[in-house]
Amino acid sequence: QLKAQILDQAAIGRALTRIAHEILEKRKGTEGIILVGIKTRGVPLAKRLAKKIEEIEGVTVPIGELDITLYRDDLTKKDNREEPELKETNITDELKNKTVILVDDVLYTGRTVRAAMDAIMDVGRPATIQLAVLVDRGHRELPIRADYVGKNIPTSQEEVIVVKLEEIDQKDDVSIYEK
Ligand code: 3GP
Ligand code: 5GP
Ligand code: MG
Repeated sequence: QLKAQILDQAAIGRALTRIAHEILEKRKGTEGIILVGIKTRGVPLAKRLAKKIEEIEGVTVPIGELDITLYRDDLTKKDNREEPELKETNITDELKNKTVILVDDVLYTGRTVRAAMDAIMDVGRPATIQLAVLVDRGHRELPIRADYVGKNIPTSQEEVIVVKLEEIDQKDDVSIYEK
């Protein structure tokens, strides 16, 4: 059941533009940056950030993809708290001494990001790992935080954030629903 729209298309665009600027400011440019999208919706978000960074700096930033399957996942099996499984990865770039910026749609318990960091560490040894998310909905179960946040949305456990992106869902929208 829909409670409220949080971000429309324009707001998502503005948030990503701001994050692109924040990344460039914090990293002092694009040197060594690789954006790694966490499937599914982290991937188009990473691509959009890369596009914006390219528009601002005129530099193409490499992109990777990580597939983390959440066992504990979802709305039907709420008490299944197993770890996310790393599936196929497609990170071709050399990670050594790079700045890996993980990109995801929603940050919740932090378990997905922990698994993603594990996966990255297995592939190589980046100098830095950072995290960019479109939405931080709170309820962390691990000491993990995002470096770049589109919007903080305090939620209850009974609520769910539905993220729709044009590349996948044919529209851009972030809304909050009651389960
Ligand atoms: P994503 O793969 O694009 O990130 O986790 C599978 C999908 O279910 C995710 O899409 C996510 O957007 C959506 N989803 C909605 N609510 C939840 C939730 O509470 N937990 C998880 N793990 N996924 C959710
Ligand atoms: P975490 O591992 O931090 O608990 O959850 C993060 C992952 O689960 C993200 O990839 C995200 O897609 C998904 N997720 C968790 N909660 C939500 C939510 O409320 N809405 C959406 N869209 N995804 C969620
Ligand atoms: Mg996700």
